[in-house]
Amino acid sequence: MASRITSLDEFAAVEHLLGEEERTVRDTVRHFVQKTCMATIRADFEQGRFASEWIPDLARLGLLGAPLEGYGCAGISQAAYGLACAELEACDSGLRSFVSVQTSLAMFAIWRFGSEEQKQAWLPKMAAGKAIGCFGLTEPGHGSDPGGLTTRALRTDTGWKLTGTKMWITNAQVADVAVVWAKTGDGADSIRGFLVARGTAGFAAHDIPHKLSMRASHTGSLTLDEVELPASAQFPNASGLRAPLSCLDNARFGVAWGMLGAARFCLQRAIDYSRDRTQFGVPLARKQLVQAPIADLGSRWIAAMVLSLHYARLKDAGKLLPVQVSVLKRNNCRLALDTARTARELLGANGITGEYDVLRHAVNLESTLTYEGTEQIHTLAIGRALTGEAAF
Ligand code: TGC
Ligand code: FAD
Repeated sequence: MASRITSLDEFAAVEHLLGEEERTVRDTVRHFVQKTCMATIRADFEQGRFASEWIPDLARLGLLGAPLEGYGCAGISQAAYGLACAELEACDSGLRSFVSVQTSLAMFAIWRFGSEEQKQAWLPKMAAGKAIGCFGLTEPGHGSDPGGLTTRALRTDTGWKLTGTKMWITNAQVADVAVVWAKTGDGADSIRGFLVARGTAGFAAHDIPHKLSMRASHTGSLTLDEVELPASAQFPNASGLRAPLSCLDNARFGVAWGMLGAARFCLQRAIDYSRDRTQFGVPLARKQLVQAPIADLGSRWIAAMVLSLHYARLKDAGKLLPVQVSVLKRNNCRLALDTARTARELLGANGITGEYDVLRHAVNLESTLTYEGTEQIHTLAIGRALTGEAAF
């Protein structure tokens, strides 16, 4: 009989493609997640609580701003960062989301578009976990079409006055600083980025109640009611919709890698369960109808892993195109959600309890399918790139 592959790492067989630092980052984050986070994540999710006590550990592990250079950031490779995202998301999408938003949206925006003064003021504190950031692009009336956003930035004698509402903002309620995208004129070309510190008059964050997904993560709205900002609060180097969308490219890459961790966790759960659970006198794993989805999802997982690694290398070389990010985000999010939903089914009634984790992953993965560009938006982005026709 052919020998059994006992771990999905062995199945992926990408070890020789990773550098020493990449393996170390992966193993260290995996150890942290298993030792610290897995013990309480179920209770946190049930209580709708983000475990802020993990922030110093995330900073100590160098995960906040990890792929950025300078300003106290670790400057690790894109693959190392991706592997870390996968390990975090194997625990819970909310944990990876926290790191993604801090790193790829808030810190990257400041790092890429900020003045030297803004970078010095925020990046070292954010890398150390002593300041939390959020990223306000989406509005109640503008999600998939951020070019239509209506938050206004009016010039004043001393700077800017911002008015508007941002919706579905990860980390909103705990952020020390919000990156806010607003229009200074009529068209999307007039979009500019601003840094709004917590406590600024007229600026407030609010809970979004009754969330059934991403319960172990803060998601809120931001209101800006004639918020007066100095001229120095504006990003000097960001102009038009291209600026926030380039931040999204980074965040989408991290989301896509995170999916590999959530999918791996759920697939392993399904495999273990099918071997342990006996029905009709034999383990479920002996049934062809049980093996088929496991074989299918395992094959898709390997393909996603190899593509993610290939794209990480292209990203490090500065050659990863936005459309390739769309391919990766769309592919990996669908894979992870399919895996979690299938695992839930293969676990029968046990699949619906928090004890087995797969339904928690599945409801989280409903959010990942939607945020950072919905599956349909990425389909259309790929379609546009291949046909030359925009069908949004
Ligand atoms: P379009 O005309 O295509 O483009 C306007 C300008 O932007 C440039 N561009 C990009 N640049 C960099 N990266 C990309 N991915 C880019 N896509 C477009 C483009 O070249 C152009 O530049 P220029 O200089 O010629 O002006 O714009 P459009 O209005 O037709 O929209 C295109 C579309 C639909 C793809 C875009 O609006 C989009 O991606 N929509 C989805 C919105 C989205 O993803 N929102 C995410 C919000 S943040 C979030 O969800 C965080 S969750 C975090 C967590 O918890 O982990
Ligand atoms: P809509 O744009 O209204 O779309 C609704 C449906 O219509 C979707 O199925 C969509 O695919 C479809 N659709 C839209 N346009 C088209 C089209 N042209 N053709 C075909 N179908 C279309 N945003 C931030 O700015 N910062 C954050 O930190 C952030 N965090 C988030 C955290 C969570 C948990 C969630 C759920 C969302 C978060 N978002 C954040 C918002 C997220 O980016 C948006 O939800 C997403 O971009 C989709 O926008 P929408 O929800 O308004 O849906």
